[in-house]
Amino acid sequence: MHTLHGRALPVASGAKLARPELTVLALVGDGDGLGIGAGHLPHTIRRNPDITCVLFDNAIYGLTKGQTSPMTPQHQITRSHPMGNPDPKMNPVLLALSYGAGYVARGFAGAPDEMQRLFEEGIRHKGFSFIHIMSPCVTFDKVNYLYDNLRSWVRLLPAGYDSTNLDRAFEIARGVELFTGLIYSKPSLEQGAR
Ligand SMILES: Cc1ncc(C[n+]2csc(CCOP(=O)(O)OP(=O)(O)O)c2C)c(N)n1
Ligand SMILES: [Mg+2]
Repeated sequence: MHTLHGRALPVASGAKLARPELTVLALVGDGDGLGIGAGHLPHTIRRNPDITCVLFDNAIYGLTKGQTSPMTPQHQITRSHPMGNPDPKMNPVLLALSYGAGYVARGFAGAPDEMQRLFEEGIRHKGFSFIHIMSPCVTFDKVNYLYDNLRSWVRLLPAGYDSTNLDRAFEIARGVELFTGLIYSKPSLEQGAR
């Protein structure tokens, strides 16, 4: 279902309420989910519906031709900021963890097998799941999220990483390294709990 820009989460919540037997995913952009629709993320997380939100972050407003988004790095030159973006970017993984999401993961569009695994796990998770996908905009971003850049920036989570440890998940989310994989998953006994 294509719905209003920035309103995917309320529509997905409504779909899940009306048809609980459906598997519901909300696919959002970085401008969509973290800009115009940002207010819906914390409230959807605390209501904890059994839906999976995938945030395709290309660090730019792509469809409208290259304006600064909430994920554009500070000082980057864009069509809307020819002198450079004055504002720091957001941290979607930290945001989702802070509001209590029970499944939080990060992937990279250049690693489709890992993405598939994260989507499957997110769908299986009972309750709200949030997946941040770093995804190049090959048309309007020639400096930041290039495939080669992202490939050299991302890191797999360290061996033995315990995704049920919330404190460790916060450390990963706040660190400078761009770790991909399952960053946090609420222990199964608590799954679905608010
Ligand atoms: C209510 C509303 N406001 C503004 C727009 C114009 N608009 C369309 S796409 C977009 C930004 C898209 O950026 P993002 O969500 O990052 O998606 P991308 O195109 O980069 O994948 C905007 C502002 C719109 N379609 N509807
Ligand atoms: Mg975008």
